[in-house]
Amino acid sequence: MITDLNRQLARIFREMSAMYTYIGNAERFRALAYQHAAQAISGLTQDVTRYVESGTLEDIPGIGEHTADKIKEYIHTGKIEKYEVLKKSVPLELLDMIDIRGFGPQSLKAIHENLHAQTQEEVISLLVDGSIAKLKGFGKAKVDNMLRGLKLHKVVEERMLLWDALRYGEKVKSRLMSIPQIIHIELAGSLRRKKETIGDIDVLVSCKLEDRKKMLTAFTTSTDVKTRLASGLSKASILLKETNRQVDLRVVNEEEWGAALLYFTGSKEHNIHLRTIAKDRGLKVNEYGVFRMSDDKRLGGKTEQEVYELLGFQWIPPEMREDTGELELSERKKIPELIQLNDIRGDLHIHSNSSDGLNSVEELARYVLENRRYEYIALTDHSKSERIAGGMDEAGFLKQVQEIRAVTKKLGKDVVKSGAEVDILSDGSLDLTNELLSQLDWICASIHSGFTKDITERIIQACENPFVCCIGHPTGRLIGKREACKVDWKRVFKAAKETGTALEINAQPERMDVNDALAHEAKNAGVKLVIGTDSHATAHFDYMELGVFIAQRAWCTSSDILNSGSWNDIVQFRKYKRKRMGYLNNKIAF
Ligand code: DGT
Ligand code: CA
Ligand code: CA
Ligand code: ZN
Repeated sequence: MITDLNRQLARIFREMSAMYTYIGNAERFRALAYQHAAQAISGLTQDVTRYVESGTLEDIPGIGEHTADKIKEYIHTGKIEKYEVLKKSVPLELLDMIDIRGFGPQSLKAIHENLHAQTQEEVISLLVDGSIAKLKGFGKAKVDNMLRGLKLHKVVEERMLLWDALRYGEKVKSRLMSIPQIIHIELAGSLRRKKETIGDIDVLVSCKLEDRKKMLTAFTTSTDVKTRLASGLSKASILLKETNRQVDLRVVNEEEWGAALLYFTGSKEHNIHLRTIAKDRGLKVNEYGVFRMSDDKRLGGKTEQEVYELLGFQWIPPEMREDTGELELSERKKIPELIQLNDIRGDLHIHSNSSDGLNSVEELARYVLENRRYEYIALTDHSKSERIAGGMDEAGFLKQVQEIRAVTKKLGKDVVKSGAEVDILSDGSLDLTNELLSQLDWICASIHSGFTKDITERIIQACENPFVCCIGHPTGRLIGKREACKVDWKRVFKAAKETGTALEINAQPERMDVNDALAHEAKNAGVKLVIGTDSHATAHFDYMELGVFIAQRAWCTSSDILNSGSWNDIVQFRKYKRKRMGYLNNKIAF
């Protein structure tokens, strides 16, 4: 749970970090300290005031004496003096661009100082009209890179990440629940289908005809509404204050609920296809119900189940409604039993403070034992090439294995497994020796640099290593920031299947990697998938839900997802691969 205060503080610290980065090298330690503090706060599972009250603020990994003082200052006075001062000395609005590819602090500084740009719009027009290309250090490749960065960024400017939209959606929903006239509420549209990005939030409610006016007034005049865009008696649209994002609310009568929910859930393509099939059967379906065409008699529409059944179909989970063959399956009553969050028995991608995570081994173990029903988690800290992320060498990993053993003994519970997220280097070799890899429980191999170089070959080479269990975030994309690598997926799937290597569904909100379409192809190619949260703090364990949504949109059942199995299943998976690749046990010479 991330509270409002935590979110505000994390945002301020992120901005302070960006401002110090902008100021330059002399302030790089401050920039880093505020970045860690921002991460620490967004990783908290309780409101930060709880730590202040109990005097344990500085015990939070990532919070130091100075950042702790700033937190207290904000709680007591509602602002941070240093932040206000900094804001006056740097063009804060420009700093919003720091995360866009090609717009690092040095570039922004040069643009600000030489061309006096103050706003994002000014920077963009200076880029487009060629003024920036004339600056020293801004060659053609650099400017092209900036233009591509802007194009990528457009996606997140115009659409929301699913993770953010889910939170806004839940807020809107819970507020609507307090309006007494409403009978049913459901989030609809792409949010209900769990698409990876969301254009606007659609909400459907049912209420009595005579209550509509009161209900709609309550909705459009609520405190979190910034602007009312439109309102009638059956719908209203508003912009949310917090995010400037649109919410479309539709109101229907209770007996129309199912037909309307189906209609407003979409996708449009699914609906159109469904209507065409219905027509062939002499039936008409719209947002009000199902009707017989010959005499317009209404046959039903109170529940989605009823609508689908009247048309000759099995109910279809919203995540599958993209018109990619689900109607054909449903007609044959062959809709799979999709994997559910409850099926997940462990998380195999976790970072501890041995590399760039926030929590110690013991903290992670205690957190899981107290808060999750997991049977296992695997620590997959970075390997030595990832210097900025605190990557470890072989000796570091061996030390961590000892630490895990000690924690297991102390807590009397064997929940933390050893592992590594080992870098796939630019020549396709791995960043850690086989001798070490063979001693760890779970190996995830990932590409973190050299994204343009022979990705297909490098992934295949990693699959061929007997100790690699899984390829992490296989496409490397970051939504809005970095494109997916160009990879010959057919060859990768073949190698993964033949070697017994899994592919990861990385559940970080910006990654969602592999995505739904690729996960679906991988599943069809017989490749096992693993959902990993890539957690760097305990709050990130919640991302598992996102990974499950991707798997559902890929039509996966629990048998497609390795970590819906027990730890013994994972061990068997690992054994199978080692055997296949010619290693029968760990007792081999290297
Ligand atoms: P988004 O907002 O771009 O992420 O995508 P959606 O799918 O939420 O699209 P949106 O908000 O325009 O409309 C919500 C749902 O309403 C959509 O999924 C299906 C339904 N819908 C909207 N326009 C049409 C239409 O012209 N025909 C049909 N059959 N359904 C529509
Ligand atoms: Ca929508
Ligand atoms: Ca809409
Ligand atoms: Zn990674």
